[in-house]
Amino acid sequence: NLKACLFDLDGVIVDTAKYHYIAWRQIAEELGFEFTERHNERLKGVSRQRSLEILLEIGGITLPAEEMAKLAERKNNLYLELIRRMTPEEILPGAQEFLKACWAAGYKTALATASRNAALILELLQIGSLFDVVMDGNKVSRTKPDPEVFLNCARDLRVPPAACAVFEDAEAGIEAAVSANMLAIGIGDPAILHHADLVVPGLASLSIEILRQAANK
Ligand code: B16
Ligand code: MG
Repeated sequence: NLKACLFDLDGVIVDTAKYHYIAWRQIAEELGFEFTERHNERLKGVSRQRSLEILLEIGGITLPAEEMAKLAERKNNLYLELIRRMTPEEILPGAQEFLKACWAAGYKTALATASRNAALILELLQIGSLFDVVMDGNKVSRTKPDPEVFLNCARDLRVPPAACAVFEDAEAGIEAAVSANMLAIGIGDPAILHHADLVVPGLASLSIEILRQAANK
């Protein structure tokens, strides 16, 4: 019996991946190597620190911890500069409508993201009031595929994990939802998200009716 819907941010509610990509590409360029869109796929859903580790691995570079901390901060400043101008028009198709449908159906809602910039993004998109709980990278110690972020949402919403549905675009996020014993709805490519209970191209293709059917299977 479904009681709550937990939403990933980047790739589900908004495409911030393109801004992360521009910022990381700039860092790579300054370090003297090329960082492609294909490489960027590996950073989706992964924390900032882990993203930097992967980036340096791609460039074949090792750096002391303090240099890495400086680079992570510099990347974030570049990223913040890029997202500053974001508007509600950048909300992905169907996302706002589906969130409102969840409220109308009596489901609780949560944002479950690795991003430490989630509060700012919600403010820019003007959708903060559509979430009962915001669980972001500042409140979670283990990143996806660890289920911590989703289990924390269930705890704060006071619902059992088995009564939660998760909406995720990243493979690691689907793995996390499955290990949290939640219904896993993949947003994107079924070939990548093959552990999901259902995969749709975007929230615009979903309705409460389809969600209920998936939950009752
Ligand atoms: P920040 P999600 C993730 O968001 C992004 O997909 C990932 O690319 C990024 O590194 C991570 O947030 C951390 O973001 O640097 O803003 O803390 O998909 O978990 O909503
Ligand atoms: Mg994501």
